[in-house]
Amino acid sequence: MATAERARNRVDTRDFLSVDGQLNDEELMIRDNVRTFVSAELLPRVPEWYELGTLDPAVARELGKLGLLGMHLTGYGCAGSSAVAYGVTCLELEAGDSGLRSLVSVQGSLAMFAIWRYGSDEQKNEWLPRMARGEAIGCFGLTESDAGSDPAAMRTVARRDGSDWVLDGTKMWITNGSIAEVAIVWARANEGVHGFVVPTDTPGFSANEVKGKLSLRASVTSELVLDGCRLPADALLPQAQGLGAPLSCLNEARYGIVWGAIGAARSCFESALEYSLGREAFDKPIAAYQLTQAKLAQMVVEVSRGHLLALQLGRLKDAGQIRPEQVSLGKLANVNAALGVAREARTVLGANGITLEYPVMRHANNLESVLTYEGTAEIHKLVVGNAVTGIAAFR
Ligand code: TGC
Ligand code: FAD
Repeated sequence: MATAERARNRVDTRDFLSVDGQLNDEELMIRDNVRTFVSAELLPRVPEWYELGTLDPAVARELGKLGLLGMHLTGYGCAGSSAVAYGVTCLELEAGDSGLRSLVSVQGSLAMFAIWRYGSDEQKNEWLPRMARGEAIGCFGLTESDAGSDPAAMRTVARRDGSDWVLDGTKMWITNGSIAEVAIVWARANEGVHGFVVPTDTPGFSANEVKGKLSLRASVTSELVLDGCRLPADALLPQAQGLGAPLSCLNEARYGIVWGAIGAARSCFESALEYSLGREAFDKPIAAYQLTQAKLAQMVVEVSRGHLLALQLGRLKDAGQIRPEQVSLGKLANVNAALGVAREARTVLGANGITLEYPVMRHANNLESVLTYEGTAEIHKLVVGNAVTGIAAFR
């Protein structure tokens, strides 16, 4: 065996710090199942979806069969897995594509979590089992075109008419919006923000797909229009009071992104490593040049550090001790790290790096959305800044 090959075999390039040695048997099994499913069933299809700017909604049922939708919730057909198992799942899905992780995040951590945490027994029984199986896709409508980072500025209104509720307004940038059977819609009423469970065949509800995205193309993003959308009294999420309710759902999805971003980064690193070992320039593999090795070494540092950070947050979450500002720190750090890795990896691949034949530019483009949604990097800096200074600088 060549010296270089011997040296390389001493480390696991996929998990340099042996972080997965901290996982229990169930978490390792879930990791392996999701990894195999992504590489065998999804990765062969992702480039085409990306090129077409779509995602086959039937994937939801496949993910449901694997028990990945709402997997960290208990009851109602949900698996009740650990937060770490859910994190590992997000990592492996996003190593495929951020759009896959987005589908699972929005379904399980936003739409299902909102019903599970704030819904009535009837709402839970009606929706959660079907959503867990992927037979009903959910979306989560908080953002509006003029109220993104500041959802308190939302203009969508809910007014009472007899015992009914009537919703009017427009939500924007809503993942899964036009493929959803059910929308969780947040709207302002006289007494504050309420959440509603809106079947998407309700008269007055419509969804229009956003076209022309250059990022997160293997994901459906939509505008939701609520035009005199009349709902029965029991569409209200009874336990959700005020803006804190939707914001608490965001913690769940942001936590998944902490892990997912490292999956995208790992995929970029692996692609750059493999390419650099095979590509020759000036009579040597480009991996043999110090400038390339500096890039690869920094990528390993970022992926390993981010992986450890994710595991620590997972352990805190499983112990019921995680705080929103810790999730913000994780999302901020890991998405920034992943973007850095993706951009650097792209340079290693030269011209090939800009094509769909390799995953790197796709991940780099996706991560621009991931940096923005679920709270922009600036918002998470302000959350961490608030936590350490005690001074809120959002306004
Ligand atoms: P503020 O006055 O600070 O808070 C209002 C109430 O909410 C509580 N709260 C939270 N509760 C739980 N978890 C959190 N992370 C919370 N953050 C705040 C807070 O305690 C308060 O409760 P109470 O009882 O005192 O009323 O609110 P603010 O208006 O000053 O805003 C704070 C800020 C900027 C942090 C918040 O607005 C924010 O997080 N903005 C970012 C919005 C955002 O992330 N939107 C994401 C939309 S969903 C999405 O992007 C899905 S992408 C899906 C995919 O993966 O494809
Ligand atoms: P803005 O809030 O207008 O921000 C623009 C810039 O100003 C950013 O850099 C921001 O950080 C900065 N800024 C804003 N306020 C401050 C401040 N106080 N201090 C300093 N800088 C500030 N939303 C949903 O509700 N559901 C979804 O399913 C969903 N899916 C999405 C999918 C995709 C692909 C994308 C791109 C977005 C999605 N979103 C969704 C919306 C997303 O959450 C918002 O885009 C995000 O919250 C930012 O809002 P904005 O785009 O309006 O930007």
